[in-house]
Amino acid sequence: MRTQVAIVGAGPAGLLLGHLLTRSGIGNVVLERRSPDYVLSRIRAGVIEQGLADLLREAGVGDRLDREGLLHTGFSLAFAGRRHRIDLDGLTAGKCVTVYGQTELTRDLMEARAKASAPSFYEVEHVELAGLDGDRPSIRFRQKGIDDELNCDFVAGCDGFHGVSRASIPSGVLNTFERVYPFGWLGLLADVPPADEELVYASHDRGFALCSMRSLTRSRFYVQVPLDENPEDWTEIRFFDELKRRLPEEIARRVRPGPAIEKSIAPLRSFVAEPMRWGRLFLAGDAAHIVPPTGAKGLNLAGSDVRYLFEALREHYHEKSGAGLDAYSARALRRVWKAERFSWWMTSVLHRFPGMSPFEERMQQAELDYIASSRAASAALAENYVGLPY
Ligand code: FAS
Ligand code: PHB
Repeated sequence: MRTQVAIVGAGPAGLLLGHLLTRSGIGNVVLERRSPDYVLSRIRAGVIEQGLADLLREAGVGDRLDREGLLHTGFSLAFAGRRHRIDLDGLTAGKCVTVYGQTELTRDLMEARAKASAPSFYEVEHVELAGLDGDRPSIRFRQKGIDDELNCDFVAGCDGFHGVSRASIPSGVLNTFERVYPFGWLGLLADVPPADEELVYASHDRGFALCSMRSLTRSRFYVQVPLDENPEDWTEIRFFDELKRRLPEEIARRVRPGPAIEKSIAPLRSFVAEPMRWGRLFLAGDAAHIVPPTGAKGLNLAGSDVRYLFEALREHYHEKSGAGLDAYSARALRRVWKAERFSWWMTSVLHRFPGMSPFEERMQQAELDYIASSRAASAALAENYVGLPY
């Protein structure tokens, strides 16, 4: 089997890249180790930056996002028993974010790919990348017990943090940078109304909490927990009681407990692998970098990586120029590192770290007071939250 671009992974990065390539007449094949239902069952991101929303619209897959997504022109920080609204619209000259679940975005991309009859292989096993440092890369894999091989010009590693692509780069080539946070987020999805019209990020002595949503009838909540917590130890009653204790009274009283549709703990990590290219292999999305979800950047960074990689591949095939491919890693990393900084900063300011000194606690309070009292500080937060320019 042969194609121009082999894509490993059918998460948002792989599917969005595949969609853009197909629209541009560039052949591509997607290989995914899980089933479509499994991919859709993973509850992840909920906030789409302005840039990614615009990219999805340009690519013809933004209709449902516009119909069902919730346009948010701000969000609130809650601390010291009060709230402070970050006016995204007013502070960024009209930019905003759209609340739309990653599951729905992935579903839209799956449907677009099926409609275009672009080849995808799900539930593949034993994926092995070969020939990446030459000009004839290939991927060996097994599906339904039959071994197969995909020859291609380029491989897009869109297979997430635990994928095979980054692991296929010889040791010594990559520089990796990592910070693992000493806590996790216990997330709960429930068919209850949101606690507020917009998202609420709460900093409290008991720990961080986030009130988010998927629609006006489905909410997503998070509380910071120690890494060794077991989600099964958290009944809905315990979860919602803890959530409300971390919120200002005016918000806590609007929380409507309900049965969990999904409940899980996500670890928090900052991670970057440099470079994002080795020979004919290009990494995009979580395969190359991870951010703590505090800044809502993970999914959105996958979007900007894909935008850069697609433009570079289109230049290669349509303009016979390799300049974009040669510049891809440096270009993508410039935006990645700024998002890493913002996500690390938001996490550092809003979470309680084990063993924090009284001085560090005062520094957190001062950061929040400064944001609440300075337009410049709020504007800096806002421009990062809506997404820095591509
Ligand atoms: P993905 O991990 O989504 O997709 C990679 C795909 O590759 C998967 O489908 C996987 O099955 C497949 N794959 C892996 N190995 C393979 C192999 N060997 N062969 C073939 N396929 C293979 N971001 C936010 O902005 N907000 C959040 O709240 C948030 N919560 C998260 C919670 C969790 C538990 C996790 C893990 C991530 C969360 N993220 C969040 C980040 C998340 O949204 C990612 O940024 C986003 O999924 C990135 O998309 P991809 O790069 O496509 O990677
Ligand atoms: C979510 O709705 O899952 C969500 C929203 C904002 C974040 C993280 C997660 O920063």
